[in-house]
Amino acid sequence: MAILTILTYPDPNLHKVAKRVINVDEVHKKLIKDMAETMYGSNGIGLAATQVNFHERIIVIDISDDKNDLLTLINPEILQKEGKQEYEEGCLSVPGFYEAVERFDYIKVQSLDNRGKSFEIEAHGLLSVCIQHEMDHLEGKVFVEYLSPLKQNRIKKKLIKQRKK
Ligand code: QAP
Ligand code: CO
Repeated sequence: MAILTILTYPDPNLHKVAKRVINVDEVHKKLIKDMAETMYGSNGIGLAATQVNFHERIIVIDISDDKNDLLTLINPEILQKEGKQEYEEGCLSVPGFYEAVERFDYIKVQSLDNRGKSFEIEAHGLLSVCIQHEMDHLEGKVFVEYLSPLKQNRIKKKLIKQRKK
């Protein structure tokens, strides 16, 4: 297993649109293991392949307290969505910044699992927010893009300044 490098906003690679996985092969299985290790190693609850500069539609999530309930989503699609909720979001690609974002409360998602088998999952609350946040990454979207241009610029400048240190 290996810890992968996580891209930091405003890296242009974070804006690439990920391609669908055609066939879940050994390369994807290794990537999923490395993504999980990378997420756990940096105390994250979700990580999209885009964030490790791999542009295929793969997400790992674990919102459990014991960090022993890994959810892998490949080619996820939202089938149903209802209601609204606001949640204070963070992102491993935007370290140190947390801001409220409005999302759907309930979603029903169709996806492939880490073996390429199709399944459906329903989510509310944090899990729902996390899936929507990670699916945005696959579309090249980072949560700060929901904020005002002023806030986006402040975050951008601070992160660029931090990186130079
Ligand atoms: C997305 O984010 C998410 O700034 C996953 O210093 C976040 O795992 C969905 C993290 C909140 C729903 C709610 C962020 C770790 C982790 C940081 C993460 C940091 C260390 C963020
Ligand atoms: Co993120």
